[in-house]
Parts: sequence; structure tokens; C-alpha cells
Amino acid sequence: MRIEQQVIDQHNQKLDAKHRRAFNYISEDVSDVEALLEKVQKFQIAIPSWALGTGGTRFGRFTGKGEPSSLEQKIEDVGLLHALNKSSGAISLHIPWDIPKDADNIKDLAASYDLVFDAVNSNTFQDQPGQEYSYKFGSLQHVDPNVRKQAVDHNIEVIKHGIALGSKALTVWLADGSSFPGQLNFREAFQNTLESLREIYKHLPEDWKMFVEYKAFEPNFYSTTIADWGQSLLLANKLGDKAYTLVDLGHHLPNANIEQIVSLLLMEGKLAGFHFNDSKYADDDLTAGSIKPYQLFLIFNELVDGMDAAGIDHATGLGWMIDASHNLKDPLVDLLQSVEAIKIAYTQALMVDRNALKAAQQANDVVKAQEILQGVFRTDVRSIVAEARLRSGGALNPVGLFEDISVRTKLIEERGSNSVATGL
Ligand code: LRH
Ligand code: MN
Ligand code: MN
Repeated sequence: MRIEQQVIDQHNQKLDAKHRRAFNYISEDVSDVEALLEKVQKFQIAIPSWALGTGGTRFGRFTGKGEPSSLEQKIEDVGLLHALNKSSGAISLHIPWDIPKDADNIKDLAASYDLVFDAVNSNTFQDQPGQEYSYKFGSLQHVDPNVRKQAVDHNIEVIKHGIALGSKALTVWLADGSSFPGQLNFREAFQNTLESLREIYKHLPEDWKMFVEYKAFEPNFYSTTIADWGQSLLLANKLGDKAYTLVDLGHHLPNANIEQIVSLLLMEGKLAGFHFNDSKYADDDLTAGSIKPYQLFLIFNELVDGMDAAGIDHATGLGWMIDASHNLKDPLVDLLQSVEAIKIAYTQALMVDRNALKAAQQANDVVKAQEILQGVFRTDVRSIVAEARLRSGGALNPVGLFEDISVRTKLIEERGSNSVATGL
């Protein structure tokens, strides 16, 4: 299904008066609201193809209805999101969960929804049918060179798919590690991983980047070979200019200061971008901003500060993506909520008075610094984000419209109740 512009316009007309009141009220306190709106409009957050179905845990999966059962239907889903919020103009594929058989057709279909292809993701954390060697004891780190070669070849294959689709980055996340002390030699595992990544790196086109994602734990529970930003940065530095560290918000040990990590990676020119989600305990993959919205704001505060200092374009300079799992909510609604939370945090970060904050820091005025940040964080900027969406042709209330026009019911009618998406 596609959402007609006329449907969105009608919805917007109904909400216009209320929206206008809220927007006019906040506009009076924003110094250059037009410049702010322009930045918010441009900011796009990619949707991962694996987040369009219902996730699960090792204790079970309660599948949703009308899930996309093909790559074409996943593109259709992201097209629906983008029509509603005009902020989800890219899709990220995980290979082999989503293999584009006819890249040109897939590209055309995506373009018809105004979508481009974000980073492509390799998968050497699961065995696939017909695969010669198992990844049970790792992939790029494996003690057996045959396994390493198989995993390297897979990544090269993924790059080829990405080239055909117009992607510009490869994201490598490894489950490699160990679950028991003594199971592996840390240095050898790291060296093997580095050598394997070097092989893959050789196959990156000139204008591509390699994103090295880290994760502290899971599925291995004693050590992960790329466990934290230090280990990822070490690899990225050794690999070369095209390699960067990717931050997934759920991949840290409890209470890690992610905003500080982000700030230093940016300073080093080695921040690739984000997998946004939220968590209370671990890699919980919950809706962005649903548990720790202040942390999300503080991260964006560092991003805006660091990107402006380095002259990096907010919209295009880094990879912005959601990486979440939906066990209870409709995945599409959850994604709309995540994008909204991310855009709120970004808007608030743009509104921080940087000169005043700098002055407070120079004067060791702790109270003032806190007042500045919390003053912005406690400002309701939803009408600014809504106005940006409206100007781009999106809906004033994407979640409301999704429900009003019964998008999921229509998808169930089209796809049936039993269609299940590939992914985690
Ligand atoms: C690992 C991860 C990684 C994978 C995705 C499915 O936890 O965050 O990015 O590719 O989940
Ligand atoms: Mn991730
Ligand atoms: Mn994860």
C-alpha cells in the first residue's frame, strides 16, 4: 500500500490550529527558527530491514501479523514510514537475511518511495544452509584459516551487493568471542580478526567506509573480541582512513558514559555513526528515547558540538540508523516513535546556547552549565519537529495517522496474517 498525499494533507488540516498555537508559542523563544527547521528537515534516520518484523528473545517470539515477507515488502514498509514522517529516507540491508536478487529493480522500487540504501551489514554470526564451515567458535577470529576465509569471502560478497544498490558503507558486527576463560587466546583472536578485516578492507571501493561495530557481551558471555570502543578504534586505526567505529547504544556495559565516548571518537575523526535504540539493562533494543531520553539528548549535544567544530555536515557526515527489536509493539509504530525521539533530541541539541555553555565551562560555573542543558532538555520541541515534517510533506502526527487509516489492517489484508519477516 501507499499513503496518498491527499490523506496526509487532510490529516494535517484537522490538526493545523492546535499545531499552529504550539509552534508559534515556541518559535518566539528560538533565535533562528527557519535555520533550525531546515536542519531538522534534512536529518534522515535509516531503517534496518530486520526491524520491520517482530523480534523475540531466546524464550520465544510472538510474531505479528502482516509482516513483510520479502525485500520488496520491507521496502514498502519503509516507504510507508517515510511518507508519514519524511525522515526515514534510507534502508539498511542485512545479508543474507535480505538478498537483492535483481538489484536494479530493487533500487527502482526504493527510489519510487524516495528511499536510498544505507550501509550493508554482513552476517557471520549464524550458520546458513549449505555453508561449508561453522561459525560456532567465531568467524573472522577463528583458529581455522578456512573459516576465516569463508567469513572474509562473505563480506566481499556483501560489498558487491552494496555496490549494486548504491550503498557506501559496510557494517561489520561480530559475535566472535568466548564464553569461558581459557577458551581462546585474546591476542591471537584479535590478530586474526585484524588480518581478516584487512582482507575485506582491500575490497572496499574508494568512496566506501567500513564501520566496525563493538559489543561488550552476548552471544558470548566471557569475552567479545571487539568488545568496546577502544578495541574497535584500535582496529579502525590499524585498518586505515576508510575504517571507523560504529556506536550501537545498547552495546555498552551498564552506566557507560556514551556521550563521552562519542565526543572523543568525533575528535579523532573516527566516529562512523549510530545504531539507535534504548536499554535499561543490556542490549535490550528498545525504542530510542523510551528509557533514557536525557542520555540521548546529551549524546546529540556532543554530536552537534563536535560536528560543528570539525565542520561535518549533520545530515550526511555520519551514518544514522535505528537498530531495534519489537517484541510487544507494532514494529512500524515503534520505528515512528524512535525516529521522533531521535529528532527531538537532535532539535534540542541544536538549541543549546553554545557560547553560554562555553562561558559557564570556562568560569567553572557548574550550576549554569546544568541550567543551560536541562533548560533545553525540558523544553517541549515537538511542534518544531512536527513543523519540519509538515514542510516536507509528512504528517503532523504520524502515529495517529497510522492508526486512523488502519495501516496494519490493510497490510494484513494484503499479506495475510501469517507472513513472517526474516531477521532476528
Ligand atoms: C548485534 C547487532 C548488530 C547486528 C544486529 C542485528 O547485537 O546490534 O548490529 O547486525 O544487531
Ligand atoms: Mn547494532
Ligand atoms: Mn545489538
